[in-house]
Amino acid sequence: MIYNSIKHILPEFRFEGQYRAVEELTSGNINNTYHLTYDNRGKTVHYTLQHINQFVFKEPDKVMENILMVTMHLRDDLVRDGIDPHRHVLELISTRAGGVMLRDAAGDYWRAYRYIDNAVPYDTLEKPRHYYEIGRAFGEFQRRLRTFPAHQLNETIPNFHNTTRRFYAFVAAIAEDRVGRAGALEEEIEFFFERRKMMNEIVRRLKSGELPLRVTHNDTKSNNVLIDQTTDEAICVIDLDTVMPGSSLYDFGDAVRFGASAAAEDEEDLSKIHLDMEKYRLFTEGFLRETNGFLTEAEIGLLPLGVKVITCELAMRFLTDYIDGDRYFKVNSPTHNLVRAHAQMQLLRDIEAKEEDMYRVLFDIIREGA
Ligand code: GN1
Ligand code: MG
Repeated sequence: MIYNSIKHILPEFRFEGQYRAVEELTSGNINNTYHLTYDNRGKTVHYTLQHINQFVFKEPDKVMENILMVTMHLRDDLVRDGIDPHRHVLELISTRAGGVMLRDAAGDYWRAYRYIDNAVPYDTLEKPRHYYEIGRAFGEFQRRLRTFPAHQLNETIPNFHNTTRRFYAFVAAIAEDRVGRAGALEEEIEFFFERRKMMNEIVRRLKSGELPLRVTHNDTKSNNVLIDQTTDEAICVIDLDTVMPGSSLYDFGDAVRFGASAAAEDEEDLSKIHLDMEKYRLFTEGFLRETNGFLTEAEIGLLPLGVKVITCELAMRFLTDYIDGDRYFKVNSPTHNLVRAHAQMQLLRDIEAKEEDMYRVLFDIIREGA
């Protein structure tokens, strides 16, 4: 039972009222997340409790330091703009000991947030407005953090979106072949070797200074934004574990990869998978509305490159983890990572075929004045 695995944690946080219920939220691929219900003198209060995955986050303290700095900055920035930050920024719940994270007797790390009511993270977006809003939310996130001193952030996962290094890790996994899966993957392996040069395109420009390093979210899936149930507006960006210096191209690209695909990230039926150009247009409009004033011309002109590189990176990360024996991403079957890899490879083929369209739509939006 879920309750038994978390009951030792509950008294350690400053939750208000009496515990009533717990439910596991299963859409994340890394941490374990629980939705808690409390009763505070007749008023229902909700919290989110998370168990931090230490295989992925080797230094949870540094993750929490980043989250504290970033949420404080966002809160101040909203207040400066006359916006009430309540419901727009994640709020950590303190532990009884006065910290923001708990280490239990087993050495596991936990943290909790106030749950934002009447707002939903969508795995699959439902309305045209949603696509625009997700693009806008990640654009706004970058806009509000553009004044944050990037050097203060810890690199919680070193080289997280260094796609070139990801390729080396992929090659190393094939060489090690821990669970004997690589032999049957000749075609898949070839697929990534063929795209090796393309995977270096953003890294190379960051190194040369052609593209600037910014504070970015680095995990811009649609379900990392809460959408208000009443207004359909994106109100809060969540999952701040990977906020680090990065490229705006990755954030734009990952949002499109996940949200503008016609099918789920792990769709088995490849015939259902393609980049939906109307969704892409809405994402781009939303993103540009917030970022057009401060992204450089080089960044804006290369946004579609982000879609291509990040989709390739994700496809390769899933395949790497499959070859490694599923140690990184949570899986629901022994072939889940392979299914994800195949789906993302299919999406990439379609993205490559629509590359010119992506640039055309982008420049149309700019001409019309985003
Ligand atoms: C992981 O935890 P979640 O589901 O938000 C992963 C992302 C991947 C994503 C793919 C720290 O994100 O990088 O893009 O799965 N997070 C980490 O679904 O590796
Ligand atoms: Mg997430």
